[in-house]
Amino acid sequence: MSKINLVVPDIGGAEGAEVVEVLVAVGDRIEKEQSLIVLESDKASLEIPATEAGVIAELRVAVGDALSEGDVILVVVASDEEKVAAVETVSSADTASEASPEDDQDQTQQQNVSASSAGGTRHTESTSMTIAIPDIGTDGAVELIEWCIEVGDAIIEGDSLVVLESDKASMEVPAPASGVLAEKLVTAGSEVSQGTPIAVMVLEAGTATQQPSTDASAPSEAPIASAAEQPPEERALEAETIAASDASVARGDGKDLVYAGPAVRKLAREFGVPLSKIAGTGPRGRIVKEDLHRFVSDALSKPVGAAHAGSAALPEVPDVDFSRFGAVEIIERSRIDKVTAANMQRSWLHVPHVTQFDDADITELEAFRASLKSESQSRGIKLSPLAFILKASAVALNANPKLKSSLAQGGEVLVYKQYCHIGMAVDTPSGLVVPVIKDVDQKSIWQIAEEIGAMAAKARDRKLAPADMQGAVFTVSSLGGIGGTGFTPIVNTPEVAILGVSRADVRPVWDGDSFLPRTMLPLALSYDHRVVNGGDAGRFLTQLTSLLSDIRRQLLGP
Ligand code: CAO
Repeated sequence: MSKINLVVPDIGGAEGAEVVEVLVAVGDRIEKEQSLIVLESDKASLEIPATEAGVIAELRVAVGDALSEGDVILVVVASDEEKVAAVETVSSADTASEASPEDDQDQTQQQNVSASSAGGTRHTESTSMTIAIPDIGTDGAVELIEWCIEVGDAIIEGDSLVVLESDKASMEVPAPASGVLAEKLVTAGSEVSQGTPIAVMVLEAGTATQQPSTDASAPSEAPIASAAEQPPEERALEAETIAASDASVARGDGKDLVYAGPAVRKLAREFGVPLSKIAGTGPRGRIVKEDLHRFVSDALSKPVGAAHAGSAALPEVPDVDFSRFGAVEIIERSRIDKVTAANMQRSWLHVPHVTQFDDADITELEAFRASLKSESQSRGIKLSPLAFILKASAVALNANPKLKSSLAQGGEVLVYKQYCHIGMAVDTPSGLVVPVIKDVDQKSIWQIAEEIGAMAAKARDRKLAPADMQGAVFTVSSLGGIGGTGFTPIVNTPEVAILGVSRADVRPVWDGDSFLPRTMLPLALSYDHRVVNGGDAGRFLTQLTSLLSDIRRQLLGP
């Protein structure tokens, strides 16, 4: 393995020029003349190009360093074939930073042995392979929203190839082997589903892979083993882990962690746009070219002073440097958090919300639930009030079908649904997710309770498939187990109503003669006032509270 130091060339005698930008990262494949870093002296700023092609094994500089002629910027290994070794060397250096060259060799050999003993096909000459969409947990089509690499790029097994997005989640499809991307078979924006061939890659001589090369005509045999083995939720959440080999992390002082590739950085410099102003829509919040174009065209189309002139443009919330007031920590948000934020904002901006409140007297329901405690234990099913609330909601929804309809064709028509799948907000460490319990109206309370437990566990273990989060006609968000006396939930568009459930408590209730201790459950129904009127909502909520107050009514149906 030949390692080459790339050093600062003659920069006109400037001593101690400051590194203002690092354009590459460990694991990147670089070409001759590709810009590596930007240096700034008191006279000028200049990009330092690569004098050799290869894969970066070590990066010796960071933003803020002062460099002079001859200082080492980075170390490259010479060929694609050795890119894998370079990255392995770097990752093993995390645990054994002082590993000797002999150790490196041993590790590489061991990895080759274990790859072949795991059933991998050893390619002795370059072969090509068609990559197809793996099992993504849904039979339906999803949109391929972004290509993470370009034709001609070297790929390491596990690198993200494309990003897929359904209406509920997004996930990255990793490369099943190392090689070079030879051809893209679909473009960003295409609809794909399991088995759709998306690319052809050339496997390099000496590459070991779990997967035999696949003919384009037969893509469906578990095309991407490594992706298929990984739970889809985990794949969607992979973005949370900032890989050491991410080509786009600006390694500064941590304050301005911006994700963007060199081409985008260059373009941004040409436009004079600070990347920190742009919200990235690529994987890991990476800023892609389209984001930059959108930013520039938005800026150009905005009338000067629009935000202050009473127009529809939203005034910007300025970025505040909180570190001026005390210590701060900046953390990358999970993809789920970011998707939720976008959905919430969209709904808040598009939907005229009204929230209506009522309390259900669940004294009898709670007594009944308590009487089922030992049965619930012997069945191994946790029976919280939520199962009854979902069942009662289904009955009330079937009786008031407008509450489970959706607007379509730009508001021209309403879609009435003849099924009753209900979404259930689940609070997880990675963020808010809404798995869906199907056909709630046709299930028993025990079945619903069992599914609540199973879906909540799946959500918290990040094992929800996109199909588990699709098809809801209505959502229930229960904070009853957490506390609070009331809240106003935001409608989960394109649904038109959502029920917020707060914690029940015992209150004195006047029955006409005396105050009685009753267990009261606070309910809040938010709805889209374009579709649901106060009367519709009032009827629904009255029926719901009556069903919960006398659970025998749930048996009667609409
Ligand atoms: N009033 C009083 N007690 C309640 C209650 C209510 N409305 N709802 C639940 N409880 C009790 C349960 O009976 C349980 O008590 P025991 O352990 O003594 O039986 C306890 O509170 C905890 O319940 P739970 O939260 O574990 O179970 P659940 O079936 O009520 O809810 C789930 C399941 C997945 C919906 C819930 O765990 C959750 O994630 N809730 C958060 C939803 C959320 O974040 N909504 C906000 C969305 S907008 O940001």
